[in-house]
Amino acid sequence: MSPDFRAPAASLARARRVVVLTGAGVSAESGIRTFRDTMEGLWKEFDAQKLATPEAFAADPETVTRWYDWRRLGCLAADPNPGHLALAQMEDWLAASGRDFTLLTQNVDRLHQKAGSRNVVELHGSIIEWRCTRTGQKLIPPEQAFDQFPPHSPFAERALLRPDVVWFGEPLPAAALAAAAHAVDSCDLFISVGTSSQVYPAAGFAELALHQGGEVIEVNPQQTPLTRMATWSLRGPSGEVLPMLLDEARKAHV
Ligand code: BV8
Repeated sequence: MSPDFRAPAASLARARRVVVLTGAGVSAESGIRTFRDTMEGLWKEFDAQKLATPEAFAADPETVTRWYDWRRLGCLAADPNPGHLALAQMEDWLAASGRDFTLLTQNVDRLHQKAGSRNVVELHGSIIEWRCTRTGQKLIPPEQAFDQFPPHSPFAERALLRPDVVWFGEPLPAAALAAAAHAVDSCDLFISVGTSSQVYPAAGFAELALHQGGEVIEVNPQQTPLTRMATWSLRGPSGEVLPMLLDEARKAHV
């Protein structure tokens, strides 16, 4: 049974300030495996949550950088799907009537930017950029595999390059956190898309939105810890649900 879009679409039609949070699920229909599903094939004996840590990088920089370079090339080869495109169109549609839109993403694949989204806050960094372990200087590597692992930094002697992502146990970038807090504090609608709502602090934003009086729409084929709190939970893939939600909101917005 397809979800009933009328009430959530009416909320989007009247919202003045919209915040969207995306997780790996929004990129699933672009062929990018979600964080937990990444561990297949040659990576099946590894645990993503253990590899995505500074401790793993310190202990085995070759394995960690091979895993990230393999994922980076997959992200570069991927195209935005209708869910990414609907979010870019939603931003344009809201802007055309003077309304605010902020896209908070936990994803590191830059597919939102490829789809045309402009106000994107990368909460967990980006796999497309890498940085020097000694100076912090960043670069975008060429679109082919590194020729040595771990890759050496061009910015300093005896330094390596690491992906510019936020690992477990690392703080989120201060500017991203501040932008997220500002947007969530004042939003009247928060749309959580394709996230298992288990990784903090991102998983806490929906509840903050509810506490300050905002409404929350969840888009996910599965239930999550957010489902029972959400104002509406639309059970389906984001590539189908988001275009339909936006279409219904356009009809309702007079
Ligand atoms: C922090 C980038 C504090 C890397 C990621 C001990 C020490 C310190 C912190 C902690 C600690 N113990 C716990 C914590 C907090 C920790 C945390 O939350 N842990 C969890 C496991 C409990 N958080 C942190 O460590 C954060 N930092 O707290 O720092 C601090 C402060 C000061 C000083 C020092 C420290 C940092 C967290 C960021 C980690 N990096 N990614 C990389 O990508 O490799 S998180 C990574 O996993 C993803 O970004 C994502 O956010 C998360 C989950 O991944 P997935 O499961 O794949 O994705 P998702 O959750 O989005 O689930 C997929 C969903 O999609 C599912 O619900 C599925 O149903 C749905 N879906 C599937 N198909 C579709 C779909 N939906 C829609 N359409 C579809 N077609």
